[in-house]
Amino acid sequence: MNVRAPSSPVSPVSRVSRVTSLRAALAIGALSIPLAAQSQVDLSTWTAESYAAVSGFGAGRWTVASGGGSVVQSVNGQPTLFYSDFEVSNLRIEGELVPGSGDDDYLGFALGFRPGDSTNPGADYLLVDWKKATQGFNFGAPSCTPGSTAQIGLAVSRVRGIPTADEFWGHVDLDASPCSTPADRVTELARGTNLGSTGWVSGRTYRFRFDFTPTQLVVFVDGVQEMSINGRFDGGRMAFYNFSQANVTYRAFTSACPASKVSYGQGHPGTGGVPGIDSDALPVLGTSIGLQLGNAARAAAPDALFLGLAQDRAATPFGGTLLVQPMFSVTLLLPIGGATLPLQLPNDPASCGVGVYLQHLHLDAGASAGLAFSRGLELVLGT
Ligand SMILES: [Ca+2]
Ligand SMILES: [Ca+2]
Repeated sequence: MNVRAPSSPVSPVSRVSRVTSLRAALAIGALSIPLAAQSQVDLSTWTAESYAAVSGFGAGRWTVASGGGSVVQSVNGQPTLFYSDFEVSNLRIEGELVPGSGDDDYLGFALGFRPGDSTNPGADYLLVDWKKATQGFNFGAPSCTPGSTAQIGLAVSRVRGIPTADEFWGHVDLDASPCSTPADRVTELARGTNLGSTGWVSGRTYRFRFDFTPTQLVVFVDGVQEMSINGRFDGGRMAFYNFSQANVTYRAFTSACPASKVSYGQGHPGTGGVPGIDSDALPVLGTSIGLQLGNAARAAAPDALFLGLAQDRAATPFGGTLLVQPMFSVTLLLPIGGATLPLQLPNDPASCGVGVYLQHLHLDAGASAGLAFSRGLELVLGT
């Protein structure tokens, strides 16, 4: 969850190649490559990272089973993570968590974690952790902060900077020189709807599902929604998380990228209100969808459609806001009743989870400065 808007997980080169492939797809029509709706996650390419050891609590040990289908963390130690080799934004991740016997401490997940975040003062990610029992504790050196109380149940918190073990434990900000500043902290955002004050049970298999987009995290446990958090999240990795808890198994994880669409931002009205923009279907890779452009001018009007791979919020001298960082544009004479443009989506698994942003403007004598602006339309390409 890193609110670092200027740095994007998508490199400029891959942005250009993705747009090029979109344009090519627009021109040449559908291909016929079958896409897997879900793919198995191979844990053998994930990486372990632990926070600095505190007295009596060593580094985590993550052991991946042959074949990469499961991993067991076996040390009762300081906060430890096991992170993916892929970016998690715009993905749906599902899999099983099985707490083993013994102890009653933290297990869970992180989203938006970046390699090196355990020593990164600029770290900023989401932590979904689950404690079996309420317990006060004061961790020793190098944690110089006072003790805190861990609450029983499932919660989502925002981790910033390099919190001490005491701050992870209580989901709190405890400032004590030299080990923690106000920038190093854990802030609890929400507790689980059903499991917010219920501990996990040893030996039980829990099925977790995470839907993570640039604007939302939704968490399900055993098919029931436990939490939904809105914000601006710019990607990062998926991670498994243990703290003072051993014998936790994670297995059978899959990833998928569900297609979605949503309007965003504010338009600027013309004669007949704000011009509409929508698609007639979800942006499923390999399909053709109709992009519906509404006409607010009540007359045929010159129109410009902008398409890009990132949102914008740029004020213009025309009263409206540019909501897309445009990579290319299409101009047309928009008929009085609006138009539906066919948009052929690439049948390319590498485009899974790519967000495409669209907005159109047209001349309209009834707009405050002669231009009417639609809202933005976000299409997340998926299966
Ligand atoms: Ca602090
Ligand atoms: Ca423990």
